[in-house]
Amino acid sequence: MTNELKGKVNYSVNGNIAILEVDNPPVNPLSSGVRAGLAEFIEKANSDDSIKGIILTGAGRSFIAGADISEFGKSFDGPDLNSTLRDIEFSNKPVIAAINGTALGGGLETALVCNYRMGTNKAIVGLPEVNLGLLPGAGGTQRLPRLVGPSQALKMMLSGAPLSAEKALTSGILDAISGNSLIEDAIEFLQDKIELSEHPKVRDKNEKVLEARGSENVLTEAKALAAKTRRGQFAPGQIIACVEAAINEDDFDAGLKKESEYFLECLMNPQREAMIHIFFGERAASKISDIPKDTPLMSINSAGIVGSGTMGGGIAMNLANAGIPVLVLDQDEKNLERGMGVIEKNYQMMVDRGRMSQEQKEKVFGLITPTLSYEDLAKVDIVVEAVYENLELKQEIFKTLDSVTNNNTILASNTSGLDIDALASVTNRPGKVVGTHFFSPANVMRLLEVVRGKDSSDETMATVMSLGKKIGKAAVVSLNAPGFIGNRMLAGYTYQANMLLLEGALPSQVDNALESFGMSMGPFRMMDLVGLDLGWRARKLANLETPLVNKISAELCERDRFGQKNSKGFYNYSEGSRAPNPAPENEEIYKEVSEKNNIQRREISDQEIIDRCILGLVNEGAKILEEGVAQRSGDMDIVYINGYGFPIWRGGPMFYANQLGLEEVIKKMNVFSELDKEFWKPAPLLQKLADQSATFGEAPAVNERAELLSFEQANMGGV
Ligand code: 3H9
Repeated sequence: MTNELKGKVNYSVNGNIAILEVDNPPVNPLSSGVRAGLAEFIEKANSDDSIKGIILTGAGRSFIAGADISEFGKSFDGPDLNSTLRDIEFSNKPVIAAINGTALGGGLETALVCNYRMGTNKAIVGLPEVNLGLLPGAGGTQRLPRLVGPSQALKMMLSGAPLSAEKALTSGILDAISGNSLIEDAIEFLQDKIELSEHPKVRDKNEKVLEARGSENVLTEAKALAAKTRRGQFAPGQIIACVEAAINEDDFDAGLKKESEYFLECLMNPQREAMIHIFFGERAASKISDIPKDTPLMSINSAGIVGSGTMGGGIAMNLANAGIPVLVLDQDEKNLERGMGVIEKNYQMMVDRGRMSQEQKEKVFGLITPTLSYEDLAKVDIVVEAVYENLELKQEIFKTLDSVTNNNTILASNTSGLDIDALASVTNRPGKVVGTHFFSPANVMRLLEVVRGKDSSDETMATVMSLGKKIGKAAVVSLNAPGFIGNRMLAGYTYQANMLLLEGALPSQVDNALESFGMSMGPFRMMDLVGLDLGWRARKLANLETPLVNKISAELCERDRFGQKNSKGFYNYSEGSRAPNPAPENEEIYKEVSEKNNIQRREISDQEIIDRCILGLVNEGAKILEEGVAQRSGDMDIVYINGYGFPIWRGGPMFYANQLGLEEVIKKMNVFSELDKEFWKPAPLLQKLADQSATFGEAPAVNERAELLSFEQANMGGV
């Protein structure tokens, strides 16, 4: 093997058993050196007469995390995966996969070419390729249906969700779970089988696929599932086509051939590149460029939440789900009781939907303890304050928390836009103060903006980022600046949506155009959901004039149309339903307001809607990047995909702009600047990168903190 190959396989012998251990830290992907090592050592074990059986296992915490994702779209060294797996499948000695941890994607596919599979109780198996815009291309679409049946296999491949060892055993993926030492148990297992004249191969198990032949049910159900959960994505249809081949092809290798063809189509599809950008982008976002990797982390073994409303409850669930005991504090007993009731109801819903057992529910719910007293928070490692957005109130709470908790306790505020430094300033521990902007519902949405105040210490930041990962969030760092990352970008997007409405588009046209682009919810449906009256009331209270952009929503409010909360806004809603129905009565209002403001309404194309709204995001994103509010452009993609319903298969707004070409972005903006010079002035960074035919990924790093807009100066626009 040459040195350039990545990863290796260790070979050892225990009696008459050869042990092949994949060694490619940290998670053992099937990189070039691993494939080469597997091919070499399978051959070695097969040609050694003293060897009677082979164990395949992984070093460290992973079995094999799949193909090496960084190789996709590039030329690669070493043997290809399918030929390596063929060597294993046709080994003349029995092979057992001893699954010591995660066996994902190509990792599970490797296990499926072995004759037997044994896992520890920590083993996790799954085929998550769909999350990368791919399909299991190393036989998974043909072998998994043969083991677990096409229906379950499709569910696994379309969701990408892994199974625990226990579930893998009951569904037939594992033959056994090891009670103590995996390798010893695997040896014992193999010794029992050595004398058999033949060893099972998954490719020969046709019963389950034949059962499904002739009925369309399984495929129809899968198509419905894909349409519901993976709108706009290319890979799911390809996965279903592969399983169709598994069901209908008499020859296993013909099915494999189809799988390879469909895999290649996924590989060449731009969605694959976008989704892999997100995979690596999420991991990059978890790192803070100017904080050393080895910064010591505080252990977070207990937490407190102040506020038992929707946000507080959701955050408490996140922490408890990760095994962290949480105290939920509210000063109002009734609120607290109601909040705990909502948490329990949410968990019960998960039990009812089969996402959690009753026993698991009792365990996690048991980790959440209500309290009325601040004194109870004295010893927790972190407190997340989650009361409503009012700076004075939050400052009062921070003062109290500062006095009752250990000096070491991290004090976090769940805020969508308040000044973290203003909160830190009322405490004696500004280094321990940080913003944690969760998105609603916090127990569901993956995004977490971690807001870095001017004094937030390295230790605090690193600890909160690591906690974010532990509770399953996509955590992104934002400097403490108005709107942080997400809401600041959103302001440009909703601004354009509102202007399009004034210029002649209807809410349904704008929403439909953006939803067909892939956004999970159009801006007017979103504004109806949030409530049109928030900005309107705030302006009234402060005696402020309504800016042009908000004139239509203000007029709707004047006519008592506040959105979903009173069943009428941009759309009409029937009692108890969130489904938007057209509101033709509004059309006169739109015309009147446009006319009153001397705006000539005109036909607007769907393409213009998409370009103006999405490029509105991109230009603001470029400013955010230039100011250093976001560390890298990929972070903004992570924010938009996980918090704002941007389609993952487009890779986020900044990646989308890169794909479009920044010169093209500027060209489009120049056309729009005839409508609004100020808004469409390209951010200097965008202009500079476009001039160099570069991408946002090539933007120079911001080494110094920029002079940021103050919270007082900011006008975030919005509804
Ligand atoms: C596939 O298998 C296709 C085949 O069907 C067909 C082929 C023909 N490759 O996530 P972490 C890196 S597609 C390369 O922070 P964790 C990751 O970037 C693959 N690198 O750890 C990170 O690097 P860095 C299907 C990989 O403990 C480091 O490892 N498989 C790969 O939180 C640690 O990762 C998947 O989709 C990889 N496959 O979670 C599984 N995996 O430190 C993808 C990870 O420089 N992997 N890295 O930032 C995962 O889901 C998680 O990594 C795992 C561990 C659950 C395994």
